[in-house]
Amino acid sequence: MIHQKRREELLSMLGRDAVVIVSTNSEQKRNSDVTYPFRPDSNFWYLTGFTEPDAIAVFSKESYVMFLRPKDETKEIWNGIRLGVALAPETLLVDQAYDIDTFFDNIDSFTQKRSVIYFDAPGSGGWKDNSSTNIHNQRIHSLFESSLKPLNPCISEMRLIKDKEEVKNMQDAADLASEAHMSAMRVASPGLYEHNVASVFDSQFTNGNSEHSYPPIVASGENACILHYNENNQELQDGDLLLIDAGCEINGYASDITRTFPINGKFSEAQKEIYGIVLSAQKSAIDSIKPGVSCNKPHETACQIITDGLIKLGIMKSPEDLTKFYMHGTGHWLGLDVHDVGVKLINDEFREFKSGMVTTVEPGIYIRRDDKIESKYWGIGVRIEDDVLVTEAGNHVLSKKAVKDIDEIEYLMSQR
Ligand SMILES: [Mn+2]
Repeated sequence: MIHQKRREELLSMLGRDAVVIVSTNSEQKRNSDVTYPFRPDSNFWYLTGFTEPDAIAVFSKESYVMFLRPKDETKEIWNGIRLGVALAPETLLVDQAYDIDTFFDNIDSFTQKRSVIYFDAPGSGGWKDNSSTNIHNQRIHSLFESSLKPLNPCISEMRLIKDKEEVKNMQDAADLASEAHMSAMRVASPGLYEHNVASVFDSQFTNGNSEHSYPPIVASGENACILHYNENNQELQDGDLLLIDAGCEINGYASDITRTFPINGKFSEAQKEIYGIVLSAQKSAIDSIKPGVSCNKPHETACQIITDGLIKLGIMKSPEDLTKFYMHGTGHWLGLDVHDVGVKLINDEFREFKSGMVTTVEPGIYIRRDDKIESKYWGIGVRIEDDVLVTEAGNHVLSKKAVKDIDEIEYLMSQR
């Protein structure tokens, strides 16, 4: 029913003559006859709730039809049950269902001449992707080229505001990942490898009927200064920090959490100094979030605190040096996609937070070897990331179960 409500809401924004065509993706080949685990297209999932590959939904004020894979006894024995054409109407609440291979024989009856067709192509694979869905997408694109309008701007605005059901999924995803981060703190110790700690997340996510929402970053020592490090194969050294950026997905909704902690359970004085600045920047950035405030406020707040802190320690001489140590944004929208849809700028101005938006807050400091900096700071990379829901009253930190204060982390690690 929730998907029906979303389709109706979308159509009410698009006008009376609108027809929406939205397709999901095909399975992607990994090697030989092995495919990657399938994950549906986010827009398609949001509007239909249908999670099989190779399907196209077409809907307007008059009708809702689904083109999908037909039943196939042999393929179902090998690869799993398909919903099929006959059961689709009662399961998906469509008026009619058709074999995906008949799409171009039937589509004309749903796209009258006066219609404006809302459709986005190509998918994530780009034009070079030769999957069957993408070949359909390319044909749809050339067939209707003159009457096509992009669907993404409207649906992105809808997806930006999360409803109760979506918030529940995101809370569950944040809870599961928070637990896993704390398990990692209990497990990590000198002599283990980064992948040993990564396996904690694999195990707990799988156990929770979930999966990673992105490849996890388990970065010890100066590996933490490589922002998208994910080799995860180095030995954990006594005296180093471990930065872990890992999140999971529940019913399609992502969590995205980063914690940084000392491998031996005790922060050094230099690590405490840097960690303290990031933590204070992160807490103040979170506190700035409430409806009506610019969505750039957390970044401004974090940059100010990190600048002041690094100048005070003598690591930075002037505010212009900030991007040497803090070179990424302070947050991004979070939802069905880990870097979720929704623009931040409207007419060149940062938009305001609204109740129901979910953003990450993830300041960091990364100090590479540099003769101009005291060597006790070399190789320290710290990021702290939480998932924050904007509420009427201000905000709610979905990932607050994962401890982040220095004494909380040291206490938890002392219990190993
Ligand atoms: Mn993030």
